[in-house]
Amino acid sequence: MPTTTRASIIRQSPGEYETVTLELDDPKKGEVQVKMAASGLCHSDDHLQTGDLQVMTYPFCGGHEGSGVITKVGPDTPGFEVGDHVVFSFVPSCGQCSACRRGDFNLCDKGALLLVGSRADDAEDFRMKLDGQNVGQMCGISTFSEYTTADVASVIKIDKDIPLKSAALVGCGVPTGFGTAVKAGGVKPGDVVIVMGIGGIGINAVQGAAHAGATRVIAVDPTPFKREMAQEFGATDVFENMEQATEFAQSITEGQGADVALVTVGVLEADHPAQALASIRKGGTVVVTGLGKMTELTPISAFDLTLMQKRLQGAIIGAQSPHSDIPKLLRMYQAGQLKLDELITKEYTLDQVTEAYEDMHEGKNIRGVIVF
Ligand code: CXF
Ligand code: ZN
Repeated sequence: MPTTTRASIIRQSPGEYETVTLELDDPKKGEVQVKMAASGLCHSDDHLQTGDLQVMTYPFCGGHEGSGVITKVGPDTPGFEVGDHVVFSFVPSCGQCSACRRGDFNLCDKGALLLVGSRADDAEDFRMKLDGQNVGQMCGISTFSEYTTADVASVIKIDKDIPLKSAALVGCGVPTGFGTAVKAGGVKPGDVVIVMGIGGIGINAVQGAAHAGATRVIAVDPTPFKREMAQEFGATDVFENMEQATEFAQSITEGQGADVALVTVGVLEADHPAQALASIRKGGTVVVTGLGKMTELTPISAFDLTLMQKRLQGAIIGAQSPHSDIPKLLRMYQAGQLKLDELITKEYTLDQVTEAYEDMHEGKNIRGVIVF
């Protein structure tokens, strides 16, 4: 029996989210249906509104950071039962493809159709319909919907005593930011780290860098509220722009610069990676993790890469392994070592997605969350 579900979709990019009623097919082999409890409002779903991110199927149902309770299980879903509490990882990880077999779980082949929004192995196969027309699912999950159906490669079972609202955030923002610092950026005890852009990703990069033992976590953001939040999450120094942050990093390192710079801005601009490279020392690392218009970047100096041996690294989901690192983040939360509740700055209903993104643009939120 298909389920009908209220969901927030976009009909084109640029465009605006609207709430509609969709038909949701029952889960097939290797899939589960989930009644959503909460969904984070990550900047990437707003990129669909602005047109910075284009997907391959319209209408498209947004949301890729969420938690809920399993309501139906399809065949071949060992380990999953109705009533289980789960979070989604925005990157699936099947454990069997060549990327997973070599240990690059965040680069799983099942991620190839994330922006088609179909089933992971068939670009023509969709579970959501609007008046009979296929609706793409953001990252194959679509958390802006009361109910959704997803491949178990994107689903992680969690302890029932973890609040679902806070757990939702470990589906994108937390592992992306935390992993950008500790895994992709390789922050080490004693390091001087610059975090460029304090939103849902940057704040977790701050938390990750502090956790890894950085002596200085320098947060850069033009919005005073975000600089204050960064200090609550472990930033030791805050600046409005990269020029000031770079000068400061050099002043405390005999002119060398930061060990690591993490580019976590919500809208990546062409010269951000070059600015970050200018802020680090010889042999230092820059990690770029934000999404922008996906245009060409400002040229990088070959001198920086060769003679200065600077490393420019990209990362998806902070180079974390979804099925092992997300449970670890939740264990850290349970042990009081990771802040999740404090990331949520405002709650919204499913009908308020556009309003939520207006608040985000006005710099009012670290993470807005839809509570179902
Ligand atoms: C994005 C990456 C591109 C697809 C949507 C999700 N990452 C995090 O927000
Ligand atoms: Zn995201």
